[in-house]
Amino acid sequence: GGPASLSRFRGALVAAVLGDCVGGEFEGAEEVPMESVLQHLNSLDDETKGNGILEYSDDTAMARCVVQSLLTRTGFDEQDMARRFAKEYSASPGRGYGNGVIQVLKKLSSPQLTDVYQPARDQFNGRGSFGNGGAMRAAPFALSFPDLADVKRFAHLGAMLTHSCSLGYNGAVLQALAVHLSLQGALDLPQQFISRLITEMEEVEANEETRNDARILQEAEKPFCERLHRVRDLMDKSKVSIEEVISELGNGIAALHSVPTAIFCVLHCLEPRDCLPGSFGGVERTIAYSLALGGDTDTIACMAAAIAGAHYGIEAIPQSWIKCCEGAEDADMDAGRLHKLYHQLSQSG
Ligand code: F2R
Ligand code: MG
Ligand code: MG
Repeated sequence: GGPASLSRFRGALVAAVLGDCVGGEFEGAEEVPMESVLQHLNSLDDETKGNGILEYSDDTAMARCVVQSLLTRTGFDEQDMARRFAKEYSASPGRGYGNGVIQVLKKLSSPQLTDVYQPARDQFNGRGSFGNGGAMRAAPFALSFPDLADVKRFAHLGAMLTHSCSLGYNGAVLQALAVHLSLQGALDLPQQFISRLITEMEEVEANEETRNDARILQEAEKPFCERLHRVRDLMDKSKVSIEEVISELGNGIAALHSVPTAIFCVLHCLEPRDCLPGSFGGVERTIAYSLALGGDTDTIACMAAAIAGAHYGIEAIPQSWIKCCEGAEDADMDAGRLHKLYHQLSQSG
């Protein structure tokens, strides 16, 4: 489809759920042989499986709250979104949430709470979380707001409800930017895509909070920009090993060690790869490759798949995978609603 087509919206939201559900199998594994990944993915074609047997985790649970909030409020409403996060956690606490964020979600359910951003600010002795929990649920911001400045602003604010460290919320901004650009067809020119992300993040990271957090955590002055330069260097190499990707970009639970990695997975899988079956399309390649990195596989696959799904569209996603994953059909319906909201906002703005 063309820029911002319905197919791209459906591809992004459905693929994100698939990445989470399918990736859950290997979350936390140090080494994941590609044979194990392919065995797991092949089992999704078994027709007897179907009917949502792979459950979604916190990644999708929180993204669903973001989607419902943006649709119900026709835009960003921090009170509504915070309430939905808290309610979802209390209804279904066993979705594999990060150990720190649980405290925030419990505090957000208090009727006495006046500032919904305060619980996140109190995390980790006031330093805030740098986990990837803001980024893992950032795609719906790109699917709601046609204007780039709105995508950045609301992805930031939406992440701040749980992640007040710049290395957490800037990861969410980067993820939303990547989905936004992919939706416009920017992955047709991969070099320009990565350059554009670097240019945008140069601006996003040009402030005192980023410099301070980066100094305390002993990272480069503009941590995400520095990682995106590494992504570009890896893209330019003719051969890249899994070990090299992990050592250069990371595969962990920090946004800094997973959002640039997810972006690399998408870029690397734009073309067929020797290690992956020739029958795989782009979304399947991206998810398979993300899983083979090990570490935070559900989240890296979820973020990479959202970007890839926005590029390839819903036609690139196997029906058998959709049938196996809890929440994938809901995501497909919601994508249609977000598509309407996006075009409604683009006409009013
Ligand atoms: N948590 C997981 N997976 C672990 C297994 C789950 C558990 N065993 C179970 O089955 O229940 N996955 C999910 O968490 C990630 C998103 O986490 P989020 O939302 O960012 O959470 P949190 O708690 O804010 O941060 C995660 C951890 O990062 C470390 N951390 C963050 N900021 C820190 C800081 N300023 N100083 C020190 N450490 C910091 C802490 O260890 C946090 O617990 C996704 O992978 C999702 O799938
Ligand atoms: Mg998870
Ligand atoms: Mg995870």
